[in-house]
Formats: sequence, C-alpha cells, structure tokens
Amino acid sequence: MKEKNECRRRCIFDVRSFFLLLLLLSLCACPPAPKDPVGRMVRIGDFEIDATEVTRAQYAEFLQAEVPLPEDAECAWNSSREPSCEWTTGLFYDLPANCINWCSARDYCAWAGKRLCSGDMNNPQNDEWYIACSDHGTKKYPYGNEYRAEYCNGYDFGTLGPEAPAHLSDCEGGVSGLYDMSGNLIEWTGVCRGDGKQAFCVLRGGSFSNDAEVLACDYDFGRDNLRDISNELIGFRCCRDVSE
Ligand SMILES: [Ca+2]
Repeated sequence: MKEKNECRRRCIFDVRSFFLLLLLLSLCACPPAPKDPVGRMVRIGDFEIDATEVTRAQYAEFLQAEVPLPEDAECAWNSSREPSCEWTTGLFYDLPANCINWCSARDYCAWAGKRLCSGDMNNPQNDEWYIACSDHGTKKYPYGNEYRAEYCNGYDFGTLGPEAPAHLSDCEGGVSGLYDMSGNLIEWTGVCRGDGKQAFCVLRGGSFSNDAEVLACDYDFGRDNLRDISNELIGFRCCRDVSE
C-alpha cells in the first residue's frame, strides 16, 4: 500500500512537472522573426524582380565600390552617380534610394548582377515590371482592383515622403512577396526609346505624391521621361533572368 501511494505521488508530481514544462515553454516561445524582404527577389516565370525598391544602404555600397563611370553611348554623359538630393545619413539609410538618374540605376543593377526590368516600348502590357505589379494583368493595383488609399504610400496616405521599403505590409503584390509596387517612389524601368542623354525611359508605379490614377500598375508616366532626370520622387528596383 505504501509503495502504491508512493508511485501515485510520483506520478502526480511528474504530471505537474510536465504541465509546468509546457507552461515554461509557452512563456519562452517567441514570435517568428519577420522576414526582411530587402535584398530578396521574387521569381515570375523566366525572370526575377527585387522584392523592394533599392535602399540607400544598398546604393551606398555600390558607391563605395567605386565602379568606373560608363563609357557606352547610352550613359557616357553621366559624370556622377551621387544622388542629386541630399540624403540624411545614419538611421535613414533604410529609406529607398531616390534622386538617382536612369544611368546610375542601370549601373547599380549591373553591379549587383542584375538589370533594370525590361519590356517593349510599344506594348506596355509586356513589361516585366507591369507583369509583376499586376500579377500578369489580373490586378489594377498590386493588392487588387479597388483603390485603397491606406494600403500604399501615395498622396492620399498622407506621409508626403518616402517610407522604408516594405514598411507597409498591406502594400504587397501583385505577385506576392513584392512591396511598394504602387507608391513610395516611382521606379525606373529599362524600357527606353531614343539614344543617349535624350532617350525617354519609362517610370512606373507612382510615388508618395501621386493619386489613384498614377498609382495603378498600368500607369507609366506617358513614356516621356528623359533618362537624365532625377528627383526625390524617383527610385528603382532591378530584375534579372532566372539563372537555372
Ligand atoms: Ca514604388
């Protein structure tokens, strides 16, 4: 009888220990770390596209690499890759790189083993950037067909300045895993017509200063932007061919 009581007591103790252990484990469990999409790429068929706009920190690495300035016919005029507006250093380097002209954006992408997203000047629906933003033409905005001012950093959102890429988790899509395809910064693409400094290149996606019409995936700023312009509204992301 004594042995039976001892066994029961030990068993109860073990059961209590088990639940105590479970309680401790649940208290120690941490939420999974959010995956930072900066630096990631999203595959779409035979190409990949950056998950986010290129950040100032990423671009600063490129500047530090001191890649020789271009000598090709398209960009030999570009005598500096420094941003044309002042960036606040330190904490703000997670903001997207703006004030970058087309040639500097192109050269950054090449340095990173990528290229600007390509397409057909005469057939905007075939642009890689548009395919990514609209999820193969199925969405007007990256998140759906209805404009949602609170989802992405456009004029109606109200910040009137760039946010860190992927800061707004609702501003995801068209293809999942992409951020800020609408708003934040307008983005250079590699779709151009003309030569050298006077070529026109397509900008897409609208910025923090644009309204619903411009923030749609199919709006491309009329394809009339000279490649040497740069201002605080303009940034970029890169694409590349799938290597497999
Ligand atoms: Ca954007």
